[in-house]
Amino acid sequence: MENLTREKEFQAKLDREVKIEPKDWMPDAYRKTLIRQISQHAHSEIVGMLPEGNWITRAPNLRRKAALLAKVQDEAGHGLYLYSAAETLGVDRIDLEEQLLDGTAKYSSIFNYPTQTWADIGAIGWLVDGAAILNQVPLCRTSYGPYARAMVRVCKEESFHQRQGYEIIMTLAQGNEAQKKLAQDALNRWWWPALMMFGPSDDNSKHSAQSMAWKIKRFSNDYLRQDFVDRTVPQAEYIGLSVPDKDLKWNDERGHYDFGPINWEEFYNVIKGNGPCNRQRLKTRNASFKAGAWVREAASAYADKKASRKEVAA
Ligand code: BYC
Repeated sequence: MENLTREKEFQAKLDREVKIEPKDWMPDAYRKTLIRQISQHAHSEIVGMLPEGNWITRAPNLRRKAALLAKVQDEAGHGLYLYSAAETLGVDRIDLEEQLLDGTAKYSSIFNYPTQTWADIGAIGWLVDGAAILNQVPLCRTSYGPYARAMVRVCKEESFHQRQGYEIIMTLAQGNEAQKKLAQDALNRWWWPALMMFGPSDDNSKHSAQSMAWKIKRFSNDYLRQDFVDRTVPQAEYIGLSVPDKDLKWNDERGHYDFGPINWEEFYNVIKGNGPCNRQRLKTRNASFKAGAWVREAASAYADKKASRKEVAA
């Protein structure tokens, strides 16, 4: 009975758009959902560094290298804010990291595709960060305070990432025939995986209804996917590239683009661990975690030393 009253009060608070803070009462399932979503999001930022990191040494000039380096460092920062936000819910980041390293935690499907050419770096910025912004701007209004606040800075940085990606693609698309082909091939490779980033269709999204009622999610997966298509198709047209979808057509009645069917079999295959790069990504993350052990040990030894000095002084 007491729980029922608390749940009613909790929902009333959400309905008044009051943010939930770490020490406030919340239903266990709300806490669990947030830990799941925020940690998957953090893992995505961390694994997302790998496909782009692959091109830092091969960026075509110093300006491109500096921008890419800064972008990849931003992703690391996003991962850290998000792990911190998850920790306010009573979990330890080392446990979350272990779930990523042993392959039991999910991270965004998109990062299991390879970056084959420099144009893929442009396509990731343009399409992947573009999709990320649409999904994440509404998260600045998510009901859990620490997550919402972390997303404000993340979105500002993602917006810069999207522009630098579009500028790379635009430069290639305005270049010679070989460069145009690189840009078109990258769009062909990344278009469909970018649409899959928004998650399963609304009919198959098991968490959406509850997450929308709790105001964790503000818009459905299909709504955001449609918004992405509507905004991105004119951007492709503007630089003379064609979207690889023969069913793509403006629908006057709906006021939206109609687009072709998504290959959901491919999506589920990738999130089950069988995408083109899943194994490689986990292997690289594990190797890097192992190589960084001395840094973690040194940092905690330093923290212990500082704490014991404080104790002696007291
Ligand atoms: N990939 O019921 P649903 C970034 C899972 S970072 C893998 O619709 P939900 C960036 C889903 O987790 C991009 N798995 O779930 C970084 C669930 O599995 P579990 C990441 C996916 O949570 C660096 C199951 O499918 N962004 O953009 O209501 C550089 C059923 O789905 C995917 C975020 O994490 C996927 N694409 O909605 C550049 C944003 N989609 O947990 C860019 C925050 C679904 O039941 N997250 N699944 O085992 C969200 O907004 C939501 O979690 C999602 C999914 C829209 C992604």
